[in-house]
Amino acid sequence: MATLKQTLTKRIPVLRDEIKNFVKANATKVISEVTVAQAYGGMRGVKALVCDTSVVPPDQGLIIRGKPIGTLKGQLPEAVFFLLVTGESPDDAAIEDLKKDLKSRAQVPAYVWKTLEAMPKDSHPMAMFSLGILAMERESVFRKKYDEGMQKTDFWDSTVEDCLNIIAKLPALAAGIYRMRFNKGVRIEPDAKLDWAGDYARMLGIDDPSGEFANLMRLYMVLHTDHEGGNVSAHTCHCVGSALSDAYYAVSAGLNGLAGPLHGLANQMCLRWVIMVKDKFGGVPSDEQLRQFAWDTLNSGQVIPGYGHAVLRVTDPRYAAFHEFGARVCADDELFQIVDKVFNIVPGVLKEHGKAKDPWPNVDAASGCLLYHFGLTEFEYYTVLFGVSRALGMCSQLIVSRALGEAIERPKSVTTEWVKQAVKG
Ligand code: NMX
Ligand code: MLT
Repeated sequence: MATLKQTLTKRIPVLRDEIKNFVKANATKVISEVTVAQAYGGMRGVKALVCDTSVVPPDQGLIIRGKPIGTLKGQLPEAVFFLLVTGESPDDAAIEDLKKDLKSRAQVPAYVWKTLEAMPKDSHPMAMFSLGILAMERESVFRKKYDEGMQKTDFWDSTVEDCLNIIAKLPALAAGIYRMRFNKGVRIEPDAKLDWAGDYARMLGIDDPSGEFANLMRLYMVLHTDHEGGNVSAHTCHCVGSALSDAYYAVSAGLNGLAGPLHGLANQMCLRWVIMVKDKFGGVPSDEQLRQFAWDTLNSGQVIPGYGHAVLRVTDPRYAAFHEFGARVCADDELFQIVDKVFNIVPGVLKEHGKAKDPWPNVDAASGCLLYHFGLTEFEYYTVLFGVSRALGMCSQLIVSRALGEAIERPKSVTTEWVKQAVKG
């Protein structure tokens, strides 16, 4: 067995040398160009970031360290985190070691609860979650060691410490926020015997006699971990981290980006849309009713949440994994049936509408109806679940970035006047 840190200790010097030499040998080679449309259009497709944890080919979807996400869906999030950070699949002993390590760090400091309790009762759970992590910044090992004069080559080690401390606390923090925000009673303490996601499911306090809710949480926590480096949450975390702000600052910042309706909040918006359909038609609508409802949404200037993607051009394999889970555990649930029907109708509507480059469902289109099925009905909370999982990816990217000693991000911005002149020239 090699533990997470032992694996990194071996790999990092090799990786550092490899990248250093590669960049030196190829420094002036061009890998991307920028058009005017891209400069004004969210830099879509500009290849100016490097991220080795995962990649999203438009015609395949998420691949983590060479493994398509569909092949990882039976794994524990702890194992996927190990894979993301190191590029190696852990053996059983290494997973057990990581699970034990995370458990030893799982207690959320009391001052965090006091901070969250001081927030207005109607605060969004994402604001509470992000603030909860930020409040713990005083615990940062990286910042302490940096202040003491740590060497650049040692940055990764204290970043691993910070990331493990954050990740370990997320289930208790996020579950505590759920119970506090939605008046579910006292907090449920972590159980050292359970796996990370299974314990999160238990601490939420959802009744789970079949154990399928815990299975859903394990799947949920695997599917949302990472989606290469350019999505808003990962890129924000990377950008903030590149200033050597510690992981508490960087992960909290990334989550603030995830809280936007075009990004992670779409899972909340999506279930709201599906419930609107159910309420309006008193159950599963006919194809024609649903088609009209989709058109009404588009004609009122809104997007259809859960559909479209900046990179993907096929059905998101993460959607497919959720759909497969739903077909197994709740095929007769009306909300699942509506989600299923939306998949049959909406891509055609979006194609006819002619704007969205990708008319297919993304990860957010099916997750909500499964959570709802198990009684997690407060959909304002759904993005927190996404965030707990995405923290694994953000932390992995941050550790790799520190290991490689990456530079502070500072792309050049130009004025519209400059662009006009450049186009003329
Ligand atoms: N419904 C209606 N219009 C859409 C949709 C949609 N689902 N998707 C894209 N469009 C529009 C988009 O608003 C844009 O319109 P305009 O030219 O008027 O600005 C046009 O189609 C071209 O957009 P694209 O280039 O296809 O998409 P872009 O890369 O800009 O944005 C999303 C990607 C994901 C932000 C966009 O597809 C969207 O808003 N989807 C709905 C929200 C959603 O599901 N977000 C979750 C993404 C996944 N995640 O978890 O983060
Ligand atoms: C994600 O998982 O981050 C989303 O699918 C958005 C993206 O990749 O741009």
